Amino acid sequence: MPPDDFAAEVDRLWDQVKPLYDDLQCHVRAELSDHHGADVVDPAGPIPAHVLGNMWAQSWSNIYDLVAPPAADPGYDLTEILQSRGTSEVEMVEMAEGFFTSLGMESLPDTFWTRSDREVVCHASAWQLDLDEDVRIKMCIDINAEDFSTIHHELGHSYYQLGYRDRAPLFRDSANDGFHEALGDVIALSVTPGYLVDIGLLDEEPSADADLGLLMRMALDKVAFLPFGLLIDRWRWAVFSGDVPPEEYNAAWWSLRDQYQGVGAPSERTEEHFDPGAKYHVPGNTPYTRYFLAHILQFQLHRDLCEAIGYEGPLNRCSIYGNEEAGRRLSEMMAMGLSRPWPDALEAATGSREMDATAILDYFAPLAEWLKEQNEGRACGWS
Ligand code: X8Z
Ligand code: ZN
Repeated sequence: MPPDDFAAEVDRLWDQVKPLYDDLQCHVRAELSDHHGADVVDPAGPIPAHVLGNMWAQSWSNIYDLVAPPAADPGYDLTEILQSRGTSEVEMVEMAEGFFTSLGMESLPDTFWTRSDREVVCHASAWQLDLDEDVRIKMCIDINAEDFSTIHHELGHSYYQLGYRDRAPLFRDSANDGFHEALGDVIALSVTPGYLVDIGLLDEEPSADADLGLLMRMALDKVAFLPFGLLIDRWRWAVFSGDVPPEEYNAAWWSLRDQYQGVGAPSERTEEHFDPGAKYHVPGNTPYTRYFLAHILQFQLHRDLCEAIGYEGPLNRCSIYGNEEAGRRLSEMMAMGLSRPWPDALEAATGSREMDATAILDYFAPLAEWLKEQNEGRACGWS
């Protein structure tokens, strides 16, 4: 795809989800302004980055308690469950492996377990050391729900690598890099209360009343991430093209943060500072639009796989756990590697040849309605 078409495709997807993001930003800002005071969080401006519960303000699930819908408590906290059971790091990875094998995929090779254990740079990543079955993950695991999800993300990379290992070397990669980032997240979307009951981590499923809470928790992670996932490369492309000269690097960064996220700097920033450098992928030179695409693709894969296996309830309660038809579709997509144009891979799994952000809107529809009600009378947007 020519670069300009690629940028336009990303914009098209962003336009589909921006109204939902704007409603979430508006609600979160209002609640944070009530909590911290209007002198800290201006109810008409961008949200200062330091009150969103994450170093980069890229995912906001840590402030769930401050913005949660009342009377929609999911009734369980996966972090508490894992910690109170004394679950170990290795057990968390074994549980995640169990999800993949339930789909008919192979067990991880012995070398995965014996060679993954050493002190490393903590930003999580997954590696295929020999372009064959020596796959390993590099991660410093904390016993909490966020890392449980990241483990599934990383194993998604490992299973993709195993899936295409018989292809010619040039084709041993995902259909496009969004697919590599999406695969494990598709599995993590199936870590539903019902699944937690199935594997014995939860005694019973919360009632349907809990759905708004579950959706909010997920939206604070996935919907909040979207503009962040988009803006990193907007900044990088402008730097590489020379449109943004070095003396404007930091100002351009905060201008994009404002424009896309409605997030602002907590204190005055100047060109003495280099805030983009605090994001691993910038000095690490890892392309970032892949994560934006992955956030779109994972909901599309989730929705379409759920539909393909005959599921009919709310999307946030659908789990493909133990479903070999879903596993077969994902395995077919992964086995293609990079040997076919990415629409072919998407078609193998979903039946569709286009990326489509309406799956996010479908997934979050009940929350979107609730946000609209909350925001009535509030002036949304920021200046
Ligand atoms: O870097 C990652 C993965 C490794 S590929 C842990 N992610 C992005 C980030 O942390 O900034 C996953 C979500 C976005
Ligand atoms: Zn990844």
